[in-house]
Amino acid sequence: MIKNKSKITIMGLGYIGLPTASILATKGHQVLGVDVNSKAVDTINKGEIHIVEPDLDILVKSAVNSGQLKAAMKPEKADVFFLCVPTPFHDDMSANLDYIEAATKSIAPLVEKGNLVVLESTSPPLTTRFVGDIIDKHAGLSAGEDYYLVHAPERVLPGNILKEAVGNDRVIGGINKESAMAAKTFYESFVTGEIYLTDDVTAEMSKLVENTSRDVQIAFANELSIISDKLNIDVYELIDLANKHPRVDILQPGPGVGGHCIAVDPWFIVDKFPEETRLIRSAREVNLNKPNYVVEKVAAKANKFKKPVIGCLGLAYKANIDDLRESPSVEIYHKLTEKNIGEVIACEPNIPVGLHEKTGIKNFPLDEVLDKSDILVLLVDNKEFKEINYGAINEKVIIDTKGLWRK
Ligand code: SAJ
Repeated sequence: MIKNKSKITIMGLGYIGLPTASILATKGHQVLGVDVNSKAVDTINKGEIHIVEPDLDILVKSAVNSGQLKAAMKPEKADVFFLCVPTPFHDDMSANLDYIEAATKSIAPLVEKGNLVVLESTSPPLTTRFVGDIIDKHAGLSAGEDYYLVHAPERVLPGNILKEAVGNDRVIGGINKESAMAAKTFYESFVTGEIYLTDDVTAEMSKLVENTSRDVQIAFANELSIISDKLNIDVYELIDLANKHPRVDILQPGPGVGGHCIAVDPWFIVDKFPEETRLIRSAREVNLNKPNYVVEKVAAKANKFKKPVIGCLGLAYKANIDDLRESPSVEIYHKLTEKNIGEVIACEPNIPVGLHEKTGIKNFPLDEVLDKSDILVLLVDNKEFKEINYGAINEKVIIDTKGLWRK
């Protein structure tokens, strides 16, 4: 039986694995976090962090200092194994399970009777069974009978991970009922939200459906924003008014949908059911096309100028974070630059001023962008942009994709 103070091995020390490892360590479990990135391992063993997430540095420091959390490049025997590795997608939009497969293979020889194995990574349907098949083959065990195996999809919101990792309700899908029950007992040692038990495939789909539902709803808002432009009405006012209806709750339009979750997960369903996913695919396409629409809108305004300076405000995939992955704002910046319709400059207050290595974009101070630009394109509703004195910029052409500066 899994004890309150267990030995835990966590595969993957990214946005999910590291917070989970440090929360469990501070609850008295003995945690070994494993990552293929030696720099990340060294950083964590010094009590420091390699990702940006509020308050995570304090938690990791205390977990490492107490001796309850250690990082390494190789897993060890444990009572509970967590798989918290990324699930990116291939060029054909199918899920890339290479990280899950490699992590599973490396724990497989260590799994023993009575252990609990938890797949937290977002995964297409039947991945939990794929994990079980690998372990069974390498360990000579039978998932569900000899050891417990579950999918417990993470649901945390970047920027609010520590709170949500503990407080969110959780769905746990077991390969059988005994597995689900064993995992529930274990999760109760650190989760305060409700825990709902189901089978592995329903749990896999529930996670994909949560993010897909949001993608579909944002696509609706994005489509409304294009229609509103044609009608010359304010889409934000339109949505506000429609949302006064007691059973209507439309989300907000923007420059597109970014991040490594909502822009990715719907493809896992589309890939498995290409014939049945017309709505999900269309929504994805609407959201994927929104950056192009923004670029064309800017180009139309730029026509009025000889060689305008175009200032992009915001580069991250959403407000008040430094995460630029799958960011529609980065795409818009590059497409505007390629169009050669003017000088394109940008300011993202959440990353350092200067050249950003991964995107090749030069990040300018806010004042400089506000001062130099003829056209301001607001792409992210960062708090710094909310505080801009509108009087100082109202001479400029403004394209506000987030409705932040509505009068
Ligand atoms: N966005 C809009 N309009 C909206 C809301 C969001 O355009 O009304 C855009 C954002 O600007 C951003 C993208 O959508 O580009 C996604 O942002 P988000 O804050 O909605 O979600 P993520 O990707 O940061 O985190 C999501 C969360 N899922 C849900 O809310 C259903 C989180 O709970 C998941 O744990 C996470 O995905 C994940 O890891 O899967």
